[in-house]
Amino acid sequence: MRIEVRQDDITTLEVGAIVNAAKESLLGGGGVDGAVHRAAGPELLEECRALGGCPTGSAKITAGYDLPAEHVIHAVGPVWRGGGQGERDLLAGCYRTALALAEQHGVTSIAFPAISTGVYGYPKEAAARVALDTLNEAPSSAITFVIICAFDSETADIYSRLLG
Ligand code: AR6
Repeated sequence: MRIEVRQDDITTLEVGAIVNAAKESLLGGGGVDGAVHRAAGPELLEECRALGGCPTGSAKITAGYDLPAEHVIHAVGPVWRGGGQGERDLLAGCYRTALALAEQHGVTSIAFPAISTGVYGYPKEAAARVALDTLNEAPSSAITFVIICAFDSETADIYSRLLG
């Protein structure tokens, strides 16, 4: 599994699946969630409504509609509450579940945003370490290409440094 960092808008990526940093209702919001719903079009919200939400630390998959990506995997990251509320395991759960869903749907390339590091306040470097550790510990699968899609240069720099 090759992991590459890119500074980009995740909604433009032509991959098997992009991951969305969603909220438990899965009914859309700001940040990357808003961008994904705008770019995918109203059918995405319709499919999300039928999913009945998703618990924090897990993820659900939908079609990509008007996006270049075939699927959207909606992962619900934890709100940062200081680190003593299981945030690390919940964030790792997002990455693990997203990979498993991708694999089940025959996806071979996937792009992740920096889940929880915007509105949800998870410290950027700590979140990047959780993301990379979880990706590296994942059982080998049919997924051959992972893009870490950073929106801001600070996040891109952190990932580039951690990846060496
Ligand atoms: N492409 C890639 N990354 C992006 C994009 C984009 N188009 N837009 C923002 N980011 P956030 P969270 C980055 O706040 O912290 C929503 O309202 C952003 O710079 O989107 O998990 C949901 O509905 C940051 O690095 O997600 C939830 O209520 C990262 O994506 C809540 O926000 C995550 O920031 C989830 O909060």
